[in-house]
Amino acid sequence: MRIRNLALQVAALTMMAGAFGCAPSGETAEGEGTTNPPTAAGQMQPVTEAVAVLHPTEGNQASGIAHFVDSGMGIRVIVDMEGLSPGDHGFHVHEYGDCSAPDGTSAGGHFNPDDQPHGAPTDTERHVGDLGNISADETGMAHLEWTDTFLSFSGPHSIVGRGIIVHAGADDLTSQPTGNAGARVACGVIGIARGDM
Ligand SMILES: [Cu+2]
Ligand SMILES: [Zn+2]
Repeated sequence: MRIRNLALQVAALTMMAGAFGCAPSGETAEGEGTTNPPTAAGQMQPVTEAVAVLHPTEGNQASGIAHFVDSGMGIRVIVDMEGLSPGDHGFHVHEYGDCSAPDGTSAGGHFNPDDQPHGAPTDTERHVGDLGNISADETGMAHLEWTDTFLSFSGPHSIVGRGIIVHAGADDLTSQPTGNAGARVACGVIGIARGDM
């Protein structure tokens, strides 16, 4: 009888250990050290911040980082770059988050889910990806801040997983379909950021 009880206890303990062992271990491990509460497996939290690291295309030196933060009144776009030629450079969200081609053409055309004409970021009719220009000083450094009401982190206008292209020349904000901004000097992929910036 005592042996049988012991056996049951061992069985119960084994089951408990098994239950703990079967819990998605990554859940607790990844939750530790972050401010985000643990999430159940497969449960999507809304994206509140995204980021793109901009790398130079072949033969260029332009690089930087673009942050996208949901402000509640639109997406705040904050960009810092270096290695540009002085002056304005077309700056757009492109359709594909694919910087694999040496010249950046793998990113496709401007992100345009609503089939609109190319325009300025302030236009009511524009490509969703039309963010105008980023302006570099005489040292090649550039900073851009802009709150955009076309961009989104969800739905048809979602920019998550799409590309950022910086061009050699200025976007004239009118020429179709691209603003005539020339070659692509930097490319990045927009990914989900941790959101505690
Ligand atoms: Cu572009
Ligand atoms: Zn465009």
